[in-house]
Amino acid sequence: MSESPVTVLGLGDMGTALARALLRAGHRTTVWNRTAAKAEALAAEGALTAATAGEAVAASPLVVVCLLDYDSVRQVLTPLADALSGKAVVNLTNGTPRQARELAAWAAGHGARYLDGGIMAVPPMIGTPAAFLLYSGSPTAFADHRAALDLFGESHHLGEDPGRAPLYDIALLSAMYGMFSGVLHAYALVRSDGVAAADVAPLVGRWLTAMSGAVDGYARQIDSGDHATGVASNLAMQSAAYRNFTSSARDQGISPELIAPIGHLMARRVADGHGHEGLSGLVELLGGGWPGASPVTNVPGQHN
Ligand code: FVH
Repeated sequence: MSESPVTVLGLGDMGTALARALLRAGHRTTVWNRTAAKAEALAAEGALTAATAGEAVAASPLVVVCLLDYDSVRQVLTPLADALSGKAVVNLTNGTPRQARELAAWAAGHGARYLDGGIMAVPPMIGTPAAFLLYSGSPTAFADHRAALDLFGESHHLGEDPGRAPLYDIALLSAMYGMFSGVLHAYALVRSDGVAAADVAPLVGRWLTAMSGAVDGYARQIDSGDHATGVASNLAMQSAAYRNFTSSARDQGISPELIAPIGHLMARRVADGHGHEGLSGLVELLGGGWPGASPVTNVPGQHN
């Protein structure tokens, strides 16, 4: 066991997967969980179990935090403020950019270097090539501990603003939930006519794969502000068709609540005179604008 010591606070499904990746690579891994029984399996695999979170923090220069939410992170870390001095705290708990910035400022005020992280993986993916994690915050903490962080998945540092990683995390997860919403609605719709979800699943998967090119295409249109050039499926046509989506749902006795909002936005955009444009123009109804922030270049899958 020659690798540097690491502490993991939180042994839910994800924290357990993270601790296991560290153990497998030979790190002296100290673990703590509010419900102590969840540490037993890891202890059998060689983890050191701490009776308190304070004991766990004292054991390692790198403290990985993976709890349910920022309220639980605050509850666990606040009493340990003084013990965090000199530590690198890597918080992989899901949260908002604002929460990350506030926690980073608090940690810095107590002498800790802080990295916020978004895990783009589910627990079984940890330590596999499919997993990638987005970090932002202290560049030196990232550089000093990168070898350990790379054990979880491909690591990407998005800059010093601790809010940047959760911003990307929430953005990517929002895209995922949009896709899942459509998939669940599709299965509810076919089920209402006696068709098993499994029967239509291969076609749903094939269709989503075929449409995935829109990810890059919409990005180009949104960044340029030109939602009209090269449009193959104009919005007036899409909006007219979309009315059939909610009508079909109602006819089949299915709630349209997972798919209705985008239909309302399409109708508004067409009424505003943008029927000749493409779907990407809906982004203009969402606000936010383009502040001209410099894009981050170190992003998985992006080839500059
Ligand atoms: N699992 C996933 O698919 C996703 C993948 C992407 C990242 N998320 C985020 O990771 C955080 C942890 O998720 P998790 O899957 O480990 O979640 P649970 O299995 O539900 O474990 C929750 C742990 O949090 C502890 N906890 C909750 N409240 C408190 C508290 N007030 N004080 C101390 N600890 C607390 C809980 O402890 P216990 O209930 O076992 O005593 C678990 O250790 C999360 O942010 C995801 O969004 C996962």
